[in-house]
Amino acid sequence: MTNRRQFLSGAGLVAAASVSRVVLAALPEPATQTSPDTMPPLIPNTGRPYNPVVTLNGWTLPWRMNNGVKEFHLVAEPVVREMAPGFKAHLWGYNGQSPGPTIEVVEGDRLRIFVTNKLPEHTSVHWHGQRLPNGMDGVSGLTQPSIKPGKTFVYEFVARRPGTFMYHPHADEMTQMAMGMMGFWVTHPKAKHPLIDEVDRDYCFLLNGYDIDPGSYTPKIMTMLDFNLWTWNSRVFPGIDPLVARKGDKVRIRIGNLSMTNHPIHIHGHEFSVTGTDGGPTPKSARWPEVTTDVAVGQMRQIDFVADEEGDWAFHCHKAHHTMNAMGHAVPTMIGVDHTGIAKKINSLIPDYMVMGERGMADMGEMEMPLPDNTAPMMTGQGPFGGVEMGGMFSILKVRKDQKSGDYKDPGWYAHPKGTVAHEWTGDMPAETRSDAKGGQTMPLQMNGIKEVEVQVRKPTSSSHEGH
Ligand SMILES: [Cu+2]
Repeated sequence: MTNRRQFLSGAGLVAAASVSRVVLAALPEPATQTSPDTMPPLIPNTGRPYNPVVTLNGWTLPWRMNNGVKEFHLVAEPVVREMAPGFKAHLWGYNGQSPGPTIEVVEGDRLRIFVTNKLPEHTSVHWHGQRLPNGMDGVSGLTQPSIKPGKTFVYEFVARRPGTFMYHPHADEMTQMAMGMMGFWVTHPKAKHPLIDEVDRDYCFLLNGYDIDPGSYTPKIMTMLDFNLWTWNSRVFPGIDPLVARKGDKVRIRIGNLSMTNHPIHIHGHEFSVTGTDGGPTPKSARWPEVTTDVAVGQMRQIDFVADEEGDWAFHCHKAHHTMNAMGHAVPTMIGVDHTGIAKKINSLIPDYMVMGERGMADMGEMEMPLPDNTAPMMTGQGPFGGVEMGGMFSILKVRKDQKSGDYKDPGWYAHPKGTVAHEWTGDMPAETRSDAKGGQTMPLQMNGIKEVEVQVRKPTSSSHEGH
C-alpha cells in the first residue's frame, strides 16, 4: 500500500482521477525493496481482483493504472543481497533485490513495463514463456537493440494466457544470470478457470545458484556446473523462510528454475499434483500424485496439494549436494579411517588441528569451526531436537490447525502430540541372524581362478569438486 502511494506521490495532492497528462506521461516512480524478508501478498486495489501470491523471501512490484494500462517500472542495478543472516553477496538484480520483484497481472491486462538500466553494461528483459509480439520478446540483437547503461526502454504487450512465468535478461546472459538477474511472473486467470483451482495460499520462488568463494562477495560468473551455493530466491537455508499453512488449506507452490541444473523438489508428509507447467494449466487427465517433481533448467512447475497433516515438514531439493552451503573442501572421504593417536601427535605440533569426516560429515554441523568472513556454514540450522545439518535449497512446510488464514508468520516449532516422536529403543537387542536364502542362481558369477577381493579404496583428493 505504501508503495502504491509512492507511485502517486509525483502527482502530489491531486486526485488520481484528475492527474494531468504531463504527470501520467512521466515514468512511474520505481519502487525499491532491500529487506530479504518474505513480504505479505500485495492485494490489488485497481484493476481486476485476484488472489495474490507470496514470494518466498521476496516481494511483488506495485504498479499504477494509466488509462487502462498497468504500468510497471523495473530498474536493473547492482544490489546487495543477504543470502543468510551474516552473509551478504554483491549481485545484480532489479529494484534493490535479487531476484527482482514478482510481477502479478491478470489475463487480458494491457501492460507497459519501463526498464531502466543502471548496470555498467547493456541489458534487455526477456518475458520467459509469454505470448507477445515478437519485438517485445527482449532478445537483444535479435528482436531489439540492447538497453545501454543509463537508458530506459518500454515493453508493451497484453498478458494473453494465465500461468506461471519468469523474466530475465537476454543480453550477456551468462554474466547477468550468474549475477542474479531474474524475477518471477504470475498471470492470474480473469475468471474461474476449469483447470486452475482457487487456493488458500499461493507461494512462488525461483531456483538459482551462485559460485561465491568463502570470504568473498561477488559470484564467479564463468562457473558452469560447480556452484557452491544453491539458492531459492538467492537465499540459502537457514535463511529461507518457512512456508506456512493452516491445516486443510489448499496450497499452491510455483517454482521456476533459472539455475544451471535440474532440481528434484521434494515435499514430506503430503502428495502433490503438478497442476501447471511452462505451457499453462495441466489437463486433469495428465495429473498424478507424487512427492518429488524435477524442475529442469528454464522450466516452471506449479504444484497443488491440501496441507492436511500438521507438523514441520521438510521441503527441499533432493540432490543432497544442493542442501549444503559453500566450503572449499578438497576433502578425501575419511569414513572408516581410524585416526586414533594421529590427531594427538599432530596436536602437539599444531594445537588447533582436528580430524574431519572420520564418522561422516554430521560433525560439521555442530563443530564451532572458525569460518572466513562472509560465508554461510556448510550445513546448519538448529531444530527443536538438534542440528538439522542442511543448507542451500531447504525450507520447512509448517502446517498448524490454529494458523489464521492470511497469517504467514512463522508459528515456531511444532508441538508433537505425546507418543508421536521417534525415540530411542532401550530394551534388549536380539542376536543377529543370517538370512539363509541362497539367491544368485540366475546369472552365476564366474569365479574361475579369481579370489574374492575386499576393496578398500580411499577416494583421492579431487580438485574438480570444490563446490556443490
Ligand atoms: Cu537441486
